[in-house]
Amino acid sequence: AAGPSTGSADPARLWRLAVATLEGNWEHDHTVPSRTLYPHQWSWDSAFIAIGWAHVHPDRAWTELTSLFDAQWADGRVPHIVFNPALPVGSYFPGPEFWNSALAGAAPAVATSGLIQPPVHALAALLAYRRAPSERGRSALRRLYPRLLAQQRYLATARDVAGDGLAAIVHPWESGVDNSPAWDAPMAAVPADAAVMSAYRRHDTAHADAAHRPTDLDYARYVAIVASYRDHRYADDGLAGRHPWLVECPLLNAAAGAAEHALADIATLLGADPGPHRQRAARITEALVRRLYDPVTGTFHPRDLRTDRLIPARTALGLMPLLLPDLPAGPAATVMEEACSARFGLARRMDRPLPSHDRTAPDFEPLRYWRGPSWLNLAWLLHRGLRAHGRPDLAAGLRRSMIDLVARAGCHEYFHPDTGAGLGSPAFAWTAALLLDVLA
Ligand code: 9WN
Repeated sequence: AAGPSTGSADPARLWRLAVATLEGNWEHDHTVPSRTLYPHQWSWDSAFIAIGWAHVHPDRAWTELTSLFDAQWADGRVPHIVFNPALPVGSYFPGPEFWNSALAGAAPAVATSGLIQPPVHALAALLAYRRAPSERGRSALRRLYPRLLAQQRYLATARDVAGDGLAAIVHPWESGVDNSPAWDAPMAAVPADAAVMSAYRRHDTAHADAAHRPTDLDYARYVAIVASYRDHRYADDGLAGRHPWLVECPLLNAAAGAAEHALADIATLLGADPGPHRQRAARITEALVRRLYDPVTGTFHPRDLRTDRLIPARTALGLMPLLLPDLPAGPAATVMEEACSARFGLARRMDRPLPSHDRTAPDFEPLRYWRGPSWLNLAWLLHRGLRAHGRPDLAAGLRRSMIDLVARAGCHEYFHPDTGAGLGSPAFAWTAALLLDVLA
């Protein structure tokens, strides 16, 4: 049955589908991830989306990033959601009234969440500029540069909770991979009861199959962790002594390292000194290897700061440090092995798409969100990493599998890791944007 979202891998058809998806989600100064599930602006989505817009409508790439950074807090944090004030109450849970960002002195006038997401924005700005260099781009880049610096400074200072050179995250939503099995152990330590959710109305399960989303117990804990942070007005001092959920994530820190590399190139473009960025990048890479690499498993793991232990789950998060061009050869080789193992199935010709979690693990769930399904943003990040580490052959295999997914199922939010069936929201913006980038 040929519908608008199924069909051939004809690049021109896929290109039109992706552009139409971005157009459909464009909302005056930003792009919504999904009209149904996520009707506001999300932080790392905007970065991926800007990379896509740069191929077809570069002005929108700059507007996207600029509108996000207009909501940056005075302390440098870039909020993970910027709420669209024009939308009715109840368009998304938890909405602006739940976050109450005005409680924090550092918050901007517009309502936002108080959390962050992986800082992929400097990389997005650099790629957008390289794709479409222009006067508008140059002046946008010049205005973004100090804001990107402030974002990095926030991570390196307020969020270096353990004082080890890595940024900590205070909520699973900050990882971007909300219900990953990586978070099961630290989540289990957060006191909560699924019954808490009877006081709220979840919005997501009205638009997506509940079996493909986090559970009510997950949501009860998500709400409890936000409440703890919000009760301290989203302040970061004293987190170690009072906050119920604190981890160091390999993806977020790899993104922070990659951001310093991107900032070094941006600094060069703008006539500023790239040196300090390269030095900070080297320090982040060194800290990642020292603190999150396990020579026994040969991959990276998040560290639970409440127990000071590495979390044993082998999720796709462990592969993300390949994004760092200066990752030493030893860990780069073992992570490559991990990616090519039966756990993740990376190959020159892939028979199934990259999963978000170890396929061989007993808690692998092919339908549930970040617990197994395939996501284009993780594949895209790994694709960059493979090219940075001299594996164009594997990068080509991964790229082919990314294109095949969208050719068969359309621009879905995520995909069944065996059948490739589309899951979650249809017409999902970063899927469209990153497809454009790999097709280009
Ligand atoms: C919570 C918007 C966001 C993505 C995240 C993804 C999902 C939100 C949710 O959607 O998270 O932030 O409601 O589940 O996990 O990565 O940025 O697309």
